[in-house]
Amino acid sequence: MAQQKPLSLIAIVAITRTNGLGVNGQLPWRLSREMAHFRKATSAVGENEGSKMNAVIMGRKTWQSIPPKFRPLKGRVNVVISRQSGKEAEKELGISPEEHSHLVSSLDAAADLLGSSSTPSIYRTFLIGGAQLYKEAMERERSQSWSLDKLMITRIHSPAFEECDVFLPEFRTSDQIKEDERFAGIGNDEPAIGKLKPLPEQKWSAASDQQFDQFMGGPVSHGIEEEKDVRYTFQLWDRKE
Ligand code: FOL
Repeated sequence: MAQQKPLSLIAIVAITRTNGLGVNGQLPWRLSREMAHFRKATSAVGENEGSKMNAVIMGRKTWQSIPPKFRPLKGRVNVVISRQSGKEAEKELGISPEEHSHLVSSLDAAADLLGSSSTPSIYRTFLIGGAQLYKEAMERERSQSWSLDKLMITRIHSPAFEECDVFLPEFRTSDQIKEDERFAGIGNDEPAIGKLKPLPEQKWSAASDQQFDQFMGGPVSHGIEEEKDVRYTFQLWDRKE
């Protein structure tokens, strides 16, 4: 089939001040309003988009971390990436195209699948983890087949969740890190900042509150949320140039 326009990916992730995102194959927290933001962001389709659906791409370990009663994530086309694909692996993982879940062996194959007619017409595509796939997508140059264009970040200001054992690669410059810390009311001399490896040049820029609302199709909280003594902020970042 003829090459179509590159698939635009949006990574969505909740991360600590030091970019921690998971521990022991699970999320380090259980935050119901934060999860509601995830569900809404990944499910919502623009008005006038007819019968389009969104897609979520995830790695095999992330698929297995979702409680069985919630997977496949409903109302979204689920695409799972594993080096072991095929009918056997599908069966083992409980993946079936009839339920809008698909097993493929790479990000490129996921992009091909979503650009083909074997799935409903797709509005937005979210990369939902885990750490290995976020890293691969962030490090890859734009290609014919797909590009990572937005980061929908939930920044968890406190507590530190120091037990995290997997991380998102740093995507901010030192000024951008300082701005996040200032927003959260954290001093620049606090230890977490010293552990980070800021980018020498801006690769991502923070969207304005208005741009974020527009992207979500309605107002988003732009302040500091608090849930079970966890403080966090919703953000949207755009890839520069
Ligand atoms: N991004 C953000 N912002 N927060 C997250 O928790 C998150 N989690 C993942 C990827 N990106 C994220 C991966 N982990 C479910 C469970 C784990 C998971 C992703 C989704 C899940 O069960 N979701 C259901 C809602 C469940 C509920 O309401 O409690 C869904 O329908 O989306």
